[in-house]
Amino acid sequence: MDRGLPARSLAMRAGSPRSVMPPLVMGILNVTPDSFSDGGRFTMLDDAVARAARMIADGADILDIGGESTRPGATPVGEVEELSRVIPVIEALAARGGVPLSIDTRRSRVARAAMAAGAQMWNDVSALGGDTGSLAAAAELGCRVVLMHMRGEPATMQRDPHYEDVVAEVTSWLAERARVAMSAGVERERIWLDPGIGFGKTLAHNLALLAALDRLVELGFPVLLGASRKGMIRKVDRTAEDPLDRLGGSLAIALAGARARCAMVRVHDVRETAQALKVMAAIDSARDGA
Ligand code: HH2
Repeated sequence: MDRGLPARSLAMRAGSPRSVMPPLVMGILNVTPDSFSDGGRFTMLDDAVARAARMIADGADILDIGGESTRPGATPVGEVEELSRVIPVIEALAARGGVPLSIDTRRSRVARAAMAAGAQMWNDVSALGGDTGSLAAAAELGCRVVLMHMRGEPATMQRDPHYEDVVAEVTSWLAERARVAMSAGVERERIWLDPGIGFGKTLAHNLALLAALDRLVELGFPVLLGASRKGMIRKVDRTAEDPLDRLGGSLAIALAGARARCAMVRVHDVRETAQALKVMAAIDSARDGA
């Protein structure tokens, strides 16, 4: 069964003229007590549903629901706990309708339960390497799958990450994961790639990846970019200690993603991002005479 996204997103973003196709906006809904910027704010079902409704009204094309923080140094949660955080929220949001739902999990059992509850996309920061059942589950579920690059584990990934050529290594690693997923039965058109900004990378690594996003886009898979409020913004602007003070940097990165023809940006500030992307698309249209 094709658990596709709506028509706007089904068009293959990679290769589309950027003036016509701004990236989709994925709104982040963390139902965790410890996420780095919004932890503890949406752990009650009503708060999570209200936050989702707000993001949909603000222009989110899809919502990404996560029950485990993967911020640097985060401790993993148990599966039962993760399920109890995300499934009631997905059920409630699926019943209300509105936009497609994505589950942000490294566990195949959580992904399976999320699809049964009404999700359509599996966002996996471990690129289907989280458990031994992940590849088979992705093939069976027939959902869209985000394969993200991460070096190491969240608990330790920021301890002195090292690459010879970060762009080449991340790009070829993701191409290889896509190949592995396809050999396991995941259809090519269901695969999305994500460079994993902040996941086992220094500021220099993150900037190099952002400067060369087109290399990843050129692989021909839709690319998801997630850097909203991340620590790299503080490293560029030392005054932005508080994640809530990183909107300007988050918008700059979303626009860089749009310029490179990324297919989707994963953000906390949906309204501001959607507006920035619309204005940039309008400028591009004026330039291109579209
Ligand atoms: N970043 C985070 C979580 N999931 N998924 C993808 N595909 N790409 C990302 O860059 C990405 C992700 C971390 O951000 P956040 O969800 O805001 O925080 P936390 O992990 O603390 O919940």
